[in-house]
Amino acid sequence: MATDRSGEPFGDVAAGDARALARAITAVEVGDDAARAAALALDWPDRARVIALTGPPGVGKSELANRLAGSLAEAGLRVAVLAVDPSSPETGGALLGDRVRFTGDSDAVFFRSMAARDGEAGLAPEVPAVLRLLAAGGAERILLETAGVGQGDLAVLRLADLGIAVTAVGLGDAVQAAKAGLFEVADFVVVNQADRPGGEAMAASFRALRAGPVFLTSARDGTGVEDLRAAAEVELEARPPLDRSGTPEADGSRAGAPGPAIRLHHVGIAVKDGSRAAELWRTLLGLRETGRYRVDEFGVLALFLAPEGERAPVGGLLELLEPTTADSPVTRFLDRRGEGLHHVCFEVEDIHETLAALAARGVRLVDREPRRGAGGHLVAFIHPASAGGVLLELKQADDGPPSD
Ligand SMILES: Nc1nc2c(ncn2[C@@H]2O[C@H](COP(=O)(O)OP(=O)(O)OP(=O)(O)O)[C@@H](O)[C@H]2O)c(=O)[nH]1
Ligand SMILES: [Mg+2]
Repeated sequence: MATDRSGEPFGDVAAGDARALARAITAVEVGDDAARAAALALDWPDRARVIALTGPPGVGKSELANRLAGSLAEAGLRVAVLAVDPSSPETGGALLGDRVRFTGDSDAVFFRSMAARDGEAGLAPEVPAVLRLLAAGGAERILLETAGVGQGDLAVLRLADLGIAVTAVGLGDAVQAAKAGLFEVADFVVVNQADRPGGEAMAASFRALRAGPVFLTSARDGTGVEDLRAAAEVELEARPPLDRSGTPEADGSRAGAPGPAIRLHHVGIAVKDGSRAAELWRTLLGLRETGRYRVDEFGVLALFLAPEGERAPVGGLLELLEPTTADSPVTRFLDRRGEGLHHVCFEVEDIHETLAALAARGVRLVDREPRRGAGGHLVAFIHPASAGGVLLELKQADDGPPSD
């Protein structure tokens, strides 16, 4: 591994030398294990905050990152942009492209693009180490752009102080987009390309879908970018910096490693009036609504609740189920048993595989094939007769392989 003039690994990086920073990133990127370890051992200064911009390909994440970087730099902050590009031949020239497109004061902003390795679903394992280099190098705001589909999206949010899901006007309706799970858990949703018709309607449909803020921007003409920057700064100011004090190696593995094979996702409660029940849980435990979905497949309105400030609590969500039709299974449940505990849902890595394995063991399934539940996720129910008297729901993990 290259050491610099000070003899310390990356001493020049900490001294703010941009060329040393670029070299150090390259060392990490080419897979120099010693360089990666040295980068991960760097202290993370509290002033450095990561803003992730993720979302479907081509929605304008790069252009928006450029605008946002310019705006942050103008506000006097030292800014770095790290674009993680899918390593397809078509996007091979992304670094040059990003530089050419940037129109702000390029000295104030450090740009870097990295290839996303195959198999990492959007997030290279080197990303945490590179973030640490950028932070040590003096960046106060690091904009991390990932072209996300699936696992990378959610992994990247775990590395960020603020997670922004970007979509674009005309890109299907909000419910379609929400299928990725990303738009539920991001702190902000940005509907970009507001210079095209239909932006207001699309933003409105996202606002109906989620509790968090939704912004309408045009990276092309700059509309809404100042508002977005200001809101991001308010939000960053309000929340404590992400705890990055754990073993840095763990920081790295958190990004790349898949989640547990199975985990509690939510507990479902049948209710007559979702909004009233949500108010009850708010006053009882301070739980907040994180998303609300009309699921016609099951004839229910589903409201998800989590502790304040949590995006996807490890301990699981609460789901309130209000029937929307007379023949909804929840209507029948309420008629027979009244309000109360309805089901328990576990998230599994591969729902098709799990169902097949359960069927092979003679477990009584309500659904032999997964159906589309809240947010468009694949779900299937297991009969209480085979699950100790509990109606058991299985849900395809958000960051699992995209199904059909
Ligand atoms: N009309 C319009 N076009 C935009 C806007 N923002 C970006 N674009 C265009 O959309 C295309 C994609 O923009 P990028 O910024 O490269 O999108 P991206 O999301 O970074 O794309 P990937 O990195 O490939 O996933 C480019 O042709 C941009 O010029 C916008 O606000 N309005
Ligand atoms: Mg891009």
